[in-house]
Amino acid sequence: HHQAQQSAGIIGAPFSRGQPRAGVERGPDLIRSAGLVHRLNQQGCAVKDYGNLTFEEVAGDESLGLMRSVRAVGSANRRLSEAVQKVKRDGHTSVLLGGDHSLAIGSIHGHSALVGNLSVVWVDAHADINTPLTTPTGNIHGQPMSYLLHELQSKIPILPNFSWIKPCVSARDVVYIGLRDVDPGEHCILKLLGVKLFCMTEVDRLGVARVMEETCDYLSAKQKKPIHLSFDIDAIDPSVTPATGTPVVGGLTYREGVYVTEQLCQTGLLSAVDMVEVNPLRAQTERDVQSTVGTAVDLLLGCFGRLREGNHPSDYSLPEP
Ligand code: 5AB
Ligand code: MN
Ligand code: MN
Ligand code: MN
Repeated sequence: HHQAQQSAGIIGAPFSRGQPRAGVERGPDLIRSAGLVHRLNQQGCAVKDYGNLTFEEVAGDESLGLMRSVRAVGSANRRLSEAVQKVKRDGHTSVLLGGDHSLAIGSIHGHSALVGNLSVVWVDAHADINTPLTTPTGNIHGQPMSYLLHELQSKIPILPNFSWIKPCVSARDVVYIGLRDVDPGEHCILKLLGVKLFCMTEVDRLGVARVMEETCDYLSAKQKKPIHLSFDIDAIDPSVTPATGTPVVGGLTYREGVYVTEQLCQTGLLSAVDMVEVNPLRAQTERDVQSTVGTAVDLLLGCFGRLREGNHPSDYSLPEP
C-alpha cells in the first residue's frame, strides 16, 4: 500500500468571473500563505510552484441572455488548460488553486489533452452541470461539467471564446460525492446520463468508507484511468468551511472530506486536483477564514499521502544513543 510519492505542480488561478461574488480570486495566495508548499515538502512531497496565472481584461464582454462574463471565462480557461498541460508534461500531479469552479473547464481539458481519457471525481454540494440553457443564474461556475461531457454536446450553444473547448469526459467516468443542492435541469441530466453519484443521502446511508470503496471499484472496473479530483470547498459543511460563495447546510464533515482525499491518494491514480471556491470575503470572522483555508490545505495534504496515523520518510533511521 506504499506507492512512490508523486510531486505536485501548483498553479494559482486568481479568477472570479464564473460567479458574481468578489473575493474568490484571493484563494490561491491564501492557501499558499497557510503553508501548503512547506507542509507538502515536510511530508516528503516535491513541489514546483508555477505561480499565479494572469488574466487580461476582456473588452466588450456583454451578457448573453442570463450568461455573464462568457468571453472572460472562455479565455481564462484556455490559458489554464495550457498551464495544466505544461505541469503534466513536466511530470507532476497538477494542483489548481482557484478561483471559482468555472476553472474546472480548463483544468480538466488541459489534463485530458495530455493524459487522454480520465476519470473525474467531483466533490461538491452542487452538480455544476447546468447548460447555458438550463442555468437558473447565468453563473458559469454552475456549468463546467456540461462543456466537458461528450454526451451533452448537442445541448451546448456556440459561445464566444468557447470554441477551443473539446468535450473530453464520458458520463460513465464521472462520480459525484456530496451533492445536496441540485437544480431541476441538472437532476434531469444526471438521471438521463445515468451518472454515478453519492449525494448526502447516500453518504448518510452507506457511510463515507463504503462510498469511497464503491467509488474506487466503479472507477477501476473497466480500465484504470488517471483520476481528476475536482474539490469544491462547499462540499464540506459550512460550519467548518463557511468562507465560500454558495454554502449549503448538511455537508461532509472535515473527517469525511479528508477520508475522500486519503482514499483517492491510495489508488495511486490521482493525476490532477482542483481546490476551488475558497472566498475569504464571504466569512464573518477571521477564524472562519482560517478554518476554511486550513481545511483546504489538509484536503490537499491528504491527496499527497498524508496519513492521520503519521508519516515518516522511507530512509528514516532511528537515532542511536
Ligand atoms: B459551485 C447553481 N446550481 O447553477 C447555479 O459553487 C449554483 O461551483 C452553482 O458548485 C454553484 O448557479 C456553483 C444554483
Ligand atoms: Mn458548490
Ligand atoms: Mn441522490
Ligand atoms: Mn462547484
